[in-house]
Amino acid sequence: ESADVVVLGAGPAGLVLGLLLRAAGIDCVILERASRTHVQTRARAGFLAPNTVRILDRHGLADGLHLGGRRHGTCEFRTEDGRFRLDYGALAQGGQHHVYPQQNLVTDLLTHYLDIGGRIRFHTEALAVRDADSPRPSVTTREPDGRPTRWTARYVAGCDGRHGAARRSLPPGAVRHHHHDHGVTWLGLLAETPPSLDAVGYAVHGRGFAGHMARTAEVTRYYLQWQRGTPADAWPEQRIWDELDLRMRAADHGPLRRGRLLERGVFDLTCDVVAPLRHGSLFLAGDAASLLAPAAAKGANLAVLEAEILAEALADALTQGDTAGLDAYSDRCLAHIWRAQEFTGWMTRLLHAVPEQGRGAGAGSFFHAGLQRSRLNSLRTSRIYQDWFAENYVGV
Ligand code: RFL
Repeated sequence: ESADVVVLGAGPAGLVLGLLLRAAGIDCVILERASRTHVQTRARAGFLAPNTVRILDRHGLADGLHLGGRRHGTCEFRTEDGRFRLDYGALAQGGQHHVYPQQNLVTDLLTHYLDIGGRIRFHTEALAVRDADSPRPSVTTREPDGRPTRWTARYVAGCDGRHGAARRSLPPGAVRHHHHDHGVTWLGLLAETPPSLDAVGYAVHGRGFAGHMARTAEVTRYYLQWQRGTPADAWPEQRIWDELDLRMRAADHGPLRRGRLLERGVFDLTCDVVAPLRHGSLFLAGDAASLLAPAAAKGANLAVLEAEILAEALADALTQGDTAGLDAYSDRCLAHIWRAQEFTGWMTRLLHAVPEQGRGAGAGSFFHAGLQRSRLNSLRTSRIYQDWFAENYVGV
Protein backbone atom coordinates (compact mmCIF):
# COMPACT_ATOMS: atom_id res chain seq x y z
CA GLU A 1 0.00 0.00 0.00
CA SER A 2 1.15 3.58 -0.40
CA ALA A 3 0.53 7.26 0.28
CA ASP A 4 2.60 10.37 -0.36
CA VAL A 5 2.82 10.97 3.38
CA VAL A 6 2.48 8.18 5.93
CA VAL A 7 1.75 9.64 9.37
CA LEU A 8 2.43 7.44 12.39
CA GLY A 9 0.15 8.08 15.38
CA ALA A 10 -3.26 9.71 15.88
CA GLY A 11 -2.49 12.00 18.81
CA PRO A 12 -2.71 15.80 18.55
CA ALA A 13 0.42 15.96 16.35
CA GLY A 14 -0.60 13.26 13.85
CA LEU A 15 -4.22 14.40 13.58
CA VAL A 16 -3.43 18.09 13.03
CA LEU A 17 -0.81 17.11 10.47
CA GLY A 18 -3.19 14.74 8.69
CA LEU A 19 -5.96 17.35 8.64
CA LEU A 20 -3.79 20.10 7.19
CA LEU A 21 -2.26 17.78 4.58
CA ARG A 22 -5.65 16.50 3.56
CA ALA A 23 -6.99 20.09 3.35
CA ALA A 24 -4.04 20.92 1.06
CA GLY A 25 -5.00 18.00 -1.20
CA ILE A 26 -2.05 15.80 -0.22
CA ASP A 27 -2.45 12.04 -0.34
CA CYS A 28 -1.81 10.86 3.23
CA VAL A 29 -2.75 8.11 5.64
CA ILE A 30 -2.56 7.93 9.46
CA LEU A 31 -1.53 4.60 10.98
CA GLU A 32 -2.56 4.22 14.62
CA ARG A 33 -1.69 1.29 16.86
CA ALA A 34 -4.63 1.70 19.26
CA SER A 35 -8.40 1.61 18.76
CA ARG A 36 -10.52 4.66 18.01
CA THR A 37 -12.12 4.40 21.46
CA HIS A 38 -8.72 4.30 23.12
CA VAL A 39 -7.40 7.47 21.47
CA GLN A 40 -10.68 9.30 22.10
CA THR A 41 -10.73 8.53 25.82
CA ARG A 42 -7.06 8.94 26.82
CA ALA A 43 -7.08 11.77 29.41
CA ARG A 44 -3.90 13.80 29.44
CA ALA A 45 -3.44 17.49 28.73
CA GLY A 46 -6.00 20.19 29.31
CA PHE A 47 -4.33 23.58 29.02
CA LEU A 48 -4.18 24.94 25.50
CA ALA A 49 -2.06 28.04 24.94
CA PRO A 50 -3.29 31.07 22.95
CA ASN A 51 -1.04 30.20 20.02
CA THR A 52 -2.48 26.68 19.87
CA VAL A 53 -6.00 28.11 19.75
CA ARG A 54 -4.91 30.55 17.00
CA ILE A 55 -3.56 27.65 14.93
CA LEU A 56 -6.73 25.60 15.41
CA ASP A 57 -8.86 28.68 14.60
CA ARG A 58 -6.87 29.40 11.46
CA HIS A 59 -7.77 25.98 10.11
CA GLY A 60 -11.37 25.89 11.35
CA LEU A 61 -10.62 23.22 13.97
CA ALA A 62 -11.54 25.10 17.14
CA ASP A 63 -15.36 25.00 17.20
CA GLY A 64 -15.48 22.31 19.90
CA LEU A 65 -13.06 24.04 22.21
CA HIS A 66 -14.84 27.38 21.86
CA LEU A 67 -18.10 25.68 22.75
CA GLY A 68 -16.92 23.31 25.46
CA GLY A 69 -13.68 24.87 26.75
CA ARG A 70 -13.27 27.56 29.36
CA ARG A 71 -10.85 30.45 29.49
CA HIS A 72 -8.37 30.44 32.30
CA GLY A 73 -5.77 32.97 33.37
CA THR A 74 -4.93 32.68 37.06
CA CYS A 75 -2.64 30.55 39.14
CA GLU A 76 -2.29 30.40 42.89
CA PHE A 77 0.88 29.44 44.74
CA ARG A 78 0.59 28.13 48.28
CA THR A 79 3.83 28.20 50.22
CA GLU A 80 5.08 28.26 53.79
CA ASP A 81 5.08 32.06 53.44
CA GLY A 82 1.36 32.20 52.63
CA ARG A 83 -0.41 32.20 49.29
CA PHE A 84 -0.32 34.53 46.32
CA ARG A 85 -2.11 34.70 43.00
CA LEU A 86 -0.76 35.60 39.59
CA ASP A 87 -3.26 36.82 37.06
CA TYR A 88 -1.01 35.65 34.23
CA GLY A 89 -3.69 36.29 31.60
CA ALA A 90 -3.50 40.01 32.34
CA LEU A 91 0.24 40.37 32.94
CA ALA A 92 2.44 41.75 30.19
CA GLN A 93 2.95 39.30 27.28
CA GLY A 94 0.55 36.91 28.96
CA GLY A 95 -2.75 35.61 27.66
CA GLN A 96 -5.30 33.07 28.71
CA HIS A 97 -5.33 29.33 28.37
CA HIS A 98 -8.33 27.43 27.07
CA VAL A 99 -9.04 24.52 29.37
CA TYR A 100 -10.28 21.69 27.17
CA PRO A 101 -9.46 18.03 27.82
CA GLN A 102 -7.05 16.55 25.29
CA GLN A 103 -9.36 13.61 24.59
CA ASN A 104 -12.12 16.07 23.54
CA LEU A 105 -9.70 17.85 21.22
CA VAL A 106 -8.55 14.52 19.75
CA THR A 107 -12.20 13.50 19.24
CA ASP A 108 -12.95 16.80 17.44
CA LEU A 109 -9.87 16.49 15.23
CA LEU A 110 -10.62 12.89 14.34
CA THR A 111 -14.26 13.62 13.51
CA HIS A 112 -13.19 16.48 11.29
CA TYR A 113 -10.52 14.40 9.57
CA LEU A 114 -13.01 11.64 8.76
CA ASP A 115 -15.58 14.23 7.60
CA ILE A 116 -13.19 15.53 4.94
CA GLY A 117 -12.46 12.00 3.78
CA GLY A 118 -9.18 11.48 5.64
CA ARG A 119 -7.69 7.99 5.60
CA ILE A 120 -6.84 6.40 8.95
CA ARG A 121 -6.10 2.82 10.01
CA PHE A 122 -6.67 1.89 13.63
CA HIS A 123 -5.16 -1.25 15.22
CA THR A 124 -2.25 -0.82 12.83
CA GLU A 125 1.10 -0.79 14.55
CA ALA A 126 4.13 0.64 12.80
CA LEU A 127 7.05 -1.69 13.41
CA ALA A 128 9.86 0.15 11.63
CA VAL A 129 10.60 2.89 9.15
CA ARG A 130 12.86 1.61 6.39
CA ASP A 131 15.05 3.42 3.85
CA ALA A 132 14.47 6.80 5.52
CA ASP A 133 17.67 8.05 3.91
CA SER A 134 16.21 7.42 0.44
CA PRO A 135 13.49 9.25 -1.53
CA ARG A 136 11.26 6.15 -1.21
CA PRO A 137 10.96 5.32 2.48
CA SER A 138 8.55 2.70 3.74
CA VAL A 139 6.90 1.62 6.96
CA THR A 140 6.45 -1.97 7.97
CA THR A 141 3.30 -2.59 9.98
CA ARG A 142 1.33 -5.23 11.78
CA GLU A 143 -2.24 -4.90 10.48
CA PRO A 144 -5.38 -5.62 12.57
CA ASP A 145 -5.46 -9.23 11.32
CA GLY A 146 -1.82 -9.71 12.31
CA ARG A 147 -0.65 -9.67 8.70
CA PRO A 148 2.64 -7.84 8.07
CA THR A 149 2.34 -5.05 5.48
CA ARG A 150 4.65 -2.49 3.93
CA TRP A 151 3.52 1.08 3.23
CA THR A 152 5.63 3.02 0.76
CA ALA A 153 5.74 6.82 0.87
CA ARG A 154 7.54 9.95 -0.26
CA TYR A 155 7.75 11.14 3.34
CA VAL A 156 7.08 9.61 6.76
CA ALA A 157 5.97 11.71 9.74
CA GLY A 158 6.74 10.14 13.11
CA CYS A 159 4.00 11.43 15.43
CA ASP A 160 3.91 8.21 17.43
CA GLY A 161 5.24 9.49 20.73
CA ARG A 162 8.29 8.71 22.77
CA HIS A 163 8.15 4.93 22.47
CA GLY A 164 7.03 4.86 18.86
CA ALA A 165 8.55 3.22 15.80
CA ALA A 166 9.90 6.49 14.34
CA ARG A 167 12.41 7.04 17.13
CA ARG A 168 13.34 3.36 17.21
CA SER A 169 14.10 3.43 13.49
CA LEU A 170 16.73 6.18 13.69
CA PRO A 171 20.06 4.52 12.95
CA PRO A 172 22.69 4.95 15.67
CA GLY A 173 24.65 8.13 15.07
CA ALA A 174 22.01 9.70 12.79
CA VAL A 175 20.72 12.06 15.48
CA ARG A 176 21.67 13.20 18.96
CA HIS A 177 19.42 12.22 21.81
CA HIS A 178 19.53 14.08 25.09
CA HIS A 179 17.69 12.63 28.06
CA HIS A 180 17.32 14.40 31.39
CA ASP A 181 15.76 13.15 34.61
CA HIS A 182 14.44 15.95 36.83
CA GLY A 183 14.65 13.51 39.74
CA VAL A 184 10.99 13.92 40.68
CA THR A 185 8.03 11.53 40.43
CA TRP A 186 4.36 12.50 40.40
CA LEU A 187 1.19 10.61 41.13
CA GLY A 188 -1.35 11.98 38.62
CA LEU A 189 -5.00 11.75 39.67
CA LEU A 190 -8.29 12.39 37.93
CA ALA A 191 -11.06 13.02 40.43
CA GLU A 192 -14.78 13.02 39.80
CA THR A 193 -15.37 16.34 41.49
CA PRO A 194 -15.66 19.99 40.46
CA PRO A 195 -12.52 22.13 40.78
CA SER A 196 -11.97 23.50 44.28
CA LEU A 197 -10.19 26.66 43.13
CA ASP A 198 -10.86 29.06 40.27
CA ALA A 199 -7.11 28.96 39.62
CA VAL A 200 -4.37 26.44 38.87
CA GLY A 201 -3.16 25.55 42.35
CA TYR A 202 0.56 24.92 43.00
CA ALA A 203 1.33 23.95 46.59
CA VAL A 204 4.93 23.83 47.71
CA HIS A 205 5.28 21.90 50.93
CA GLY A 206 8.00 20.26 52.99
CA ARG A 207 6.29 16.90 52.29
CA GLY A 208 6.43 17.57 48.54
CA PHE A 209 4.53 19.31 45.79
CA ALA A 210 0.74 19.11 45.25
CA GLY A 211 -1.14 20.51 42.27
CA HIS A 212 -4.75 21.27 41.34
CA MET A 213 -5.87 21.77 37.74
CA ALA A 214 -9.40 22.17 36.45
CA ARG A 215 -10.46 19.91 33.59
CA THR A 216 -14.26 20.20 33.31
CA ALA A 217 -17.10 21.28 35.60
CA GLU A 218 -17.22 17.69 36.92
CA VAL A 219 -13.60 16.53 36.73
CA THR A 220 -10.42 17.87 38.35
CA ARG A 221 -6.81 16.81 37.97
CA TYR A 222 -4.61 16.59 41.05
CA TYR A 223 -0.92 15.79 41.35
CA LEU A 224 1.11 14.63 44.33
CA GLN A 225 4.88 14.46 44.37
CA TRP A 226 5.45 10.77 44.96
CA GLN A 227 8.16 8.47 46.21
CA ARG A 228 9.81 6.93 43.16
CA GLY A 229 9.14 3.22 42.89
CA THR A 230 5.91 3.32 44.94
CA PRO A 231 2.96 1.90 42.97
CA ALA A 232 0.01 4.17 42.15
CA ASP A 233 -2.41 2.09 44.22
CA ALA A 234 -0.26 2.06 47.36
CA TRP A 235 -2.52 4.48 49.23
CA PRO A 236 -6.29 4.27 49.79
CA GLU A 237 -8.38 7.21 48.53
CA GLN A 238 -8.87 8.62 52.02
CA ARG A 239 -5.11 8.90 52.58
CA ILE A 240 -4.62 10.61 49.21
CA TRP A 241 -7.27 13.24 49.99
CA ASP A 242 -5.81 13.79 53.47
CA GLU A 243 -2.37 14.31 51.96
CA LEU A 244 -3.75 16.71 49.32
CA ASP A 245 -5.49 18.66 52.12
CA LEU A 246 -2.26 18.84 54.07
CA ARG A 247 -0.03 19.97 51.22
CA MET A 248 -2.62 22.34 49.73
CA ARG A 249 -3.04 23.74 53.29
CA ALA A 250 -6.80 23.26 53.19
CA ALA A 251 -7.01 24.16 56.89
CA ASP A 252 -5.82 27.71 56.05
CA HIS A 253 -7.22 28.22 52.58
CA GLY A 254 -10.42 26.22 52.42
CA PRO A 255 -11.35 22.57 51.90
CA LEU A 256 -10.93 20.58 48.69
CA ARG A 257 -14.04 19.03 47.17
CA ARG A 258 -13.50 15.31 47.45
CA GLY A 259 -14.76 12.79 44.94
CA ARG A 260 -14.12 9.36 43.51
CA LEU A 261 -10.68 8.90 41.94
CA LEU A 262 -11.29 7.92 38.32
CA GLU A 263 -7.69 7.38 37.33
CA ARG A 264 -4.25 7.16 38.94
CA GLY A 265 -0.89 7.09 37.22
CA VAL A 266 2.70 7.39 38.38
CA PHE A 267 5.26 9.05 36.15
CA ASP A 268 8.77 10.34 36.51
CA LEU A 269 9.40 13.92 35.46
CA THR A 270 11.88 13.34 32.68
CA CYS A 271 12.48 15.11 29.42
CA ASP A 272 14.34 14.50 26.22
CA VAL A 273 15.17 16.07 22.90
CA VAL A 274 16.08 14.43 19.61
CA ALA A 275 18.12 16.60 17.24
CA PRO A 276 17.83 17.08 14.38
CA LEU A 277 14.12 16.22 14.02
CA ARG A 278 14.79 14.69 10.64
CA HIS A 279 16.57 11.74 9.12
CA GLY A 280 16.29 11.89 5.33
CA SER A 281 12.60 11.48 4.50
CA LEU A 282 11.54 10.83 8.10
CA PHE A 283 10.40 13.79 10.24
CA LEU A 284 9.57 13.76 13.95
CA ALA A 285 6.86 15.85 15.62
CA GLY A 286 5.20 16.04 19.05
CA ASP A 287 6.38 13.73 21.83
CA ALA A 288 8.37 11.74 19.27
CA ALA A 289 10.52 14.85 18.78
CA SER A 290 10.77 15.96 22.36
CA LEU A 291 9.23 14.91 25.62
CA LEU A 292 8.54 17.52 28.29
CA ALA A 293 7.75 17.02 31.95
CA PRO A 294 4.08 18.04 32.40
CA ALA A 295 4.98 20.71 35.03
CA ALA A 296 4.44 23.57 32.56
CA ALA A 297 1.79 22.03 30.26
CA LYS A 298 3.73 22.43 27.03
CA GLY A 299 3.67 19.03 25.28
CA ALA A 300 0.35 19.14 23.45
CA ASN A 301 0.89 22.76 22.51
CA LEU A 302 4.26 22.04 20.93
CA ALA A 303 2.76 19.05 19.13
CA VAL A 304 0.14 21.27 17.42
CA LEU A 305 2.69 23.95 16.51
CA GLU A 306 5.14 21.44 15.00
CA ALA A 307 2.35 19.75 13.07
CA GLU A 308 1.38 23.04 11.44
CA ILE A 309 4.99 23.85 10.50
CA LEU A 310 5.54 20.35 9.11
CA ALA A 311 2.27 20.32 7.15
CA GLU A 312 3.15 23.53 5.36
CA ALA A 313 6.67 22.30 4.56
CA LEU A 314 5.44 18.93 3.24
CA ALA A 315 2.75 20.61 1.12
CA ASP A 316 5.35 22.97 -0.43
CA ALA A 317 7.62 20.04 -1.19
CA LEU A 318 4.91 17.85 -2.69
CA THR A 319 2.97 20.46 -4.66
CA GLN A 320 5.75 22.84 -5.74
CA GLY A 321 8.95 20.87 -5.34
CA ASP A 322 10.08 23.51 -2.84
CA THR A 323 11.97 21.80 -0.02
CA ALA A 324 13.17 24.94 1.82
CA GLY A 325 10.52 24.46 4.53
CA LEU A 326 11.56 20.85 5.10
CA ASP A 327 15.20 21.90 5.32
CA ALA A 328 14.34 24.53 7.93
CA TYR A 329 11.85 22.37 9.86
CA SER A 330 14.18 20.97 12.49
CA ASP A 331 15.88 24.27 13.41
CA ARG A 332 12.57 26.13 13.58
CA CYS A 333 10.99 23.58 15.89
CA LEU A 334 14.06 23.08 18.05
CA ALA A 335 14.11 26.80 18.90
CA HIS A 336 10.59 26.41 20.35
CA ILE A 337 11.43 23.08 21.98
CA TRP A 338 14.51 24.37 23.82
CA ARG A 339 12.64 27.41 25.09
CA ALA A 340 9.84 25.17 26.38
CA GLN A 341 12.39 22.78 27.93
CA GLU A 342 14.16 25.66 29.65
CA PHE A 343 10.95 27.01 31.16
CA THR A 344 9.73 23.53 32.12
CA GLY A 345 13.02 22.90 33.94
CA TRP A 346 12.64 26.24 35.73
CA MET A 347 9.03 25.40 36.69
CA THR A 348 10.14 21.99 37.95
CA ARG A 349 12.73 23.62 40.21
CA LEU A 350 10.15 26.20 41.31
CA LEU A 351 7.75 23.49 42.44
CA HIS A 352 10.29 21.04 43.91
CA ALA A 353 13.60 21.47 45.68
CA VAL A 354 15.61 19.73 42.95
CA PRO A 355 19.16 20.48 41.86
CA GLU A 356 19.87 21.95 38.41
CA GLN A 357 21.12 18.60 37.13
CA GLY A 358 18.21 16.49 38.31
CA ARG A 359 18.82 13.60 40.74
CA GLY A 360 21.44 13.96 43.48
CA ALA A 361 20.50 15.80 46.64
CA GLY A 362 16.79 15.59 45.76
CA ALA A 363 13.83 17.07 47.58
CA GLY A 364 14.50 18.28 51.06
CA SER A 365 18.05 19.42 50.40
CA PHE A 366 18.69 22.52 52.52
CA PHE A 367 20.45 24.39 49.71
CA HIS A 368 17.92 23.67 46.97
CA ALA A 369 14.99 24.36 49.30
CA GLY A 370 16.56 27.78 49.97
CA LEU A 371 16.87 28.49 46.25
CA GLN A 372 13.29 27.37 45.72
CA ARG A 373 11.99 29.65 48.45
CA SER A 374 13.90 32.60 47.06
CA ARG A 375 12.57 31.92 43.55
CA LEU A 376 8.99 31.83 44.91
CA ASN A 377 9.56 35.10 46.76
CA SER A 378 10.82 36.77 43.58
CA LEU A 379 7.72 35.55 41.81
CA ARG A 380 5.53 36.94 44.58
CA THR A 381 7.17 40.38 44.71
CA SER A 382 8.87 41.25 41.41
CA ARG A 383 6.67 42.54 38.62
CA ILE A 384 9.36 41.92 35.98
CA TYR A 385 9.74 38.32 37.16
CA GLN A 386 5.95 37.93 36.99
CA ASP A 387 5.83 39.27 33.44
CA TRP A 388 8.58 36.87 32.40
CA PHE A 389 6.64 34.03 34.02
CA ALA A 390 3.40 34.98 32.25
CA GLU A 391 5.07 35.21 28.86
CA ASN A 392 6.67 31.80 29.20
CA TYR A 393 3.74 30.11 30.94
CA VAL A 394 1.32 30.70 28.07
CA GLY A 395 3.84 31.00 25.26
CA VAL A 396 4.82 28.32 22.80
P1 RFL B 1 0.45 11.17 21.65
O1 RFL B 1 -0.70 11.95 22.12
O2 RFL B 1 1.16 10.30 22.63
O3 RFL B 1 0.00 10.30 20.41
C1 RFL B 1 0.86 9.34 19.84
C2 RFL B 1 -0.01 8.30 19.18
O4 RFL B 1 0.83 7.34 18.52
C3 RFL B 1 0.31 6.03 18.76
N1 RFL B 1 1.43 5.09 18.58
C4 RFL B 1 1.59 4.33 17.48
N2 RFL B 1 0.87 4.21 16.36
C5 RFL B 1 1.29 3.36 15.41
N3 RFL B 1 2.44 2.59 15.54
C6 RFL B 1 3.20 2.70 16.66
N4 RFL B 1 4.32 1.97 16.78
C7 RFL B 1 2.79 3.60 17.69
N5 RFL B 1 3.30 3.95 18.89
C8 RFL B 1 2.46 4.86 19.41
C9 RFL B 1 -0.25 6.10 20.16
O5 RFL B 1 -1.24 5.08 20.36
C10 RFL B 1 -0.85 7.50 20.16
O6 RFL B 1 -2.20 7.52 19.73
O7 RFL B 1 1.60 12.13 21.05
P2 RFL B 1 1.51 13.55 20.33
O8 RFL B 1 0.51 13.58 19.24
O9 RFL B 1 2.91 13.90 20.05
O10 RFL B 1 0.93 14.55 21.48
C11 RFL B 1 1.67 14.84 22.62
C12 RFL B 1 0.75 15.08 23.81
O11 RFL B 1 -0.14 13.99 23.92
C13 RFL B 1 1.55 15.25 25.12
O12 RFL B 1 2.67 16.06 24.90
C14 RFL B 1 0.70 15.92 26.22
O13 RFL B 1 -0.35 15.08 26.63
C15 RFL B 1 1.59 16.29 27.42
N6 RFL B 1 0.78 16.81 28.55
C16 RFL B 1 0.31 18.10 28.54
N7 RFL B 1 0.58 18.93 27.48
C17 RFL B 1 0.06 20.18 27.43
O14 RFL B 1 0.35 20.91 26.46
N8 RFL B 1 -0.76 20.67 28.43
C18 RFL B 1 -1.09 19.91 29.52
O15 RFL B 1 -1.86 20.36 30.38
C19 RFL B 1 -0.52 18.57 29.62
N9 RFL B 1 -0.84 17.76 30.66
C20 RFL B 1 0.45 15.95 29.62
C21 RFL B 1 -0.37 16.45 30.67
C22 RFL B 1 0.91 14.63 29.66
C23 RFL B 1 0.60 13.82 30.73
N10 RFL B 1 1.12 12.51 30.76
C24 RFL B 1 1.06 11.68 29.58
C25 RFL B 1 2.13 12.18 31.70
C26 RFL B 1 -0.71 15.64 31.73
C27 RFL B 1 -0.24 14.31 31.77
C28 RFL B 1 -0.65 13.45 32.94
